[in-house]
Amino acid sequence: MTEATQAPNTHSHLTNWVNDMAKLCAPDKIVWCDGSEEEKKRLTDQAVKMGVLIPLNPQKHPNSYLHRSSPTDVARVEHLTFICSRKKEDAGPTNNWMAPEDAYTKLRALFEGSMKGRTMYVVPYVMGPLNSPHSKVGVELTDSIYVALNMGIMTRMGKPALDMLGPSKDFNRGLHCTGDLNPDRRYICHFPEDNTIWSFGSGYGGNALLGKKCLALRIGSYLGQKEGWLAEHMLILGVEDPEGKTTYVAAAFPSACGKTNFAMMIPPKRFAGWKVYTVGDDIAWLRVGEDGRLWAVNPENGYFGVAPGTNWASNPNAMKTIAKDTLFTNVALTKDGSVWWEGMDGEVPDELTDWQGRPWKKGSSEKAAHPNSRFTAPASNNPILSKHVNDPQGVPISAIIFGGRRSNTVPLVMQSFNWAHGVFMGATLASETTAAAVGQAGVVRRDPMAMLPFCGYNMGDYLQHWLDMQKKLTVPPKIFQVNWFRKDKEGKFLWPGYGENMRVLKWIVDRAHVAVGAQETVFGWVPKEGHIDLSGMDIAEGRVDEATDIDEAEWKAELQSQETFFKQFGTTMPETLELQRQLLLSRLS
Ligand code: OXD
Ligand code: MN
Repeated sequence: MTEATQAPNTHSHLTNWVNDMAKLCAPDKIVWCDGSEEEKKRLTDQAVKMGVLIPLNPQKHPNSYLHRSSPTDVARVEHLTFICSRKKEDAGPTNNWMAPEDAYTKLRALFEGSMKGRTMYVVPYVMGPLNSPHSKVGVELTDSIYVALNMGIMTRMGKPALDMLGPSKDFNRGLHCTGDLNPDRRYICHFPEDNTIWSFGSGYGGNALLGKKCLALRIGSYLGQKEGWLAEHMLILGVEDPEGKTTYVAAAFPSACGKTNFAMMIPPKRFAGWKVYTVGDDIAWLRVGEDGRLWAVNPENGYFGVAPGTNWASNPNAMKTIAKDTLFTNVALTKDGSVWWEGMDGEVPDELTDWQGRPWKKGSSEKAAHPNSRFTAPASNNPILSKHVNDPQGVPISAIIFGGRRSNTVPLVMQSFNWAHGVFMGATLASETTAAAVGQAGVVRRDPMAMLPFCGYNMGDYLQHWLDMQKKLTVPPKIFQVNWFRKDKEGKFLWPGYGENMRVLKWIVDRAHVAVGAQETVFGWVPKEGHIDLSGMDIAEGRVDEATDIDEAEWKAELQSQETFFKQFGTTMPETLELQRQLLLSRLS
């Protein structure tokens, strides 16, 4: 029998739906989450008792815990992620599609009785600042206490969401069950026309924290097209110059390509007086304001960041952010109850417990932490959190950056000639795959706007929507393309990245304000000699030239591969973008 606790009696649309889903999943107990500190403590203590969380050394990591997932459930599963639009063509050629009735039938069979002996947590949440016209309410029903606790960090969760929803029936309906975590019975299904997500068989962040990729990007991008805004896989940062003027920049990079590091960057010494503030590290919702500018909010309230490679040199602000109140997933454990991962500062410990709970010795050929191990930490811990992060209207964006992980071809930085050319730069973004998704890492794939795994509708229509946004933008942001990941012939990175990216960011900000010149090339505007301030930088002569070099033969091959990519969209591919490609080809010839 189902026992319900703390159900609000004012939201009949919500309670009816919760009751229907409870009938399907048959949990022993239903717990309505209110988002209070008392509740967080209670759920955390319970998760520790259940063995879901392992307390860390409270002296070293106050209020922080380690979670070990099933070893077969460590990343997003793009091949098991479906857009279940009524028409197949509305999902487009780059998404997996299932007819909604087939998906509901298949998943209903899996959900049936799936929560017997378990608790169903009702997790109401807001994506975006409270009471902002940008924001959306979602409710996730989950059998995972780990998911409920993560959602409490990543979103504005509990009572504020119910207050914002009121009696409205306009909320995202998310149903999640870990099932038996069997990858053969794992499906992440999105029903854009029903504002519904059904996720079965995984407890991993991007598959299970339904506010993040599922609502804020896949359903969000669909709603954005319908309602005239953009949901993007972008960080948002503010750069303050020594005179105190702040410029806001949004930047799209594929998963595990350094968005969190860029969003929390500390400028090098040479840039005394310059400050960077984080608005968001992964997702941006962008709308045109009444002033004709593009305004951005971060729908999230925390960071689900990649742990390996995070250290006091690469991202000191992340290290401060995760110093307390943090859930670590699949990292290694030290003897004194601290966490460790590859790329952590200092000596590699002689002995560790690896991410699967097995003894690990220094020199082992296996990684101690999973390459996609993560931290979940509250944004409020970030020492450089923007004071505008909760502003209902968001922040005005002056520059948009598209960046991929490319060992060759793409130079350090280029500016587009105009909006359509900038959309072309985004549309042709390509990147080497990473451990954030199951599959082979290091393979170059086209990833328009870093949204390939996250676009909830036909990507051809999505690119047209980007072009259409220009009509309302009387003061459009300038658009740039960057590549921090170019390598030399020995496979070494040419550009040091991290804080040094400030040097490129400064040129971008100056270009956004038309305060610095540029050199015109067939590909776009690039910095002239001396525009990127290299003073005080420890870099061998010729490295920057190599990082900014444009090889025409490589670009001819690039343009051919773009054509193949564009062709798959058939008539939905915007002609403007194919024209951009042909113009570039003719300029090259
Ligand atoms: C993420 C991802 O977790 O992009 O942000 O995979
Ligand atoms: Mn991401």
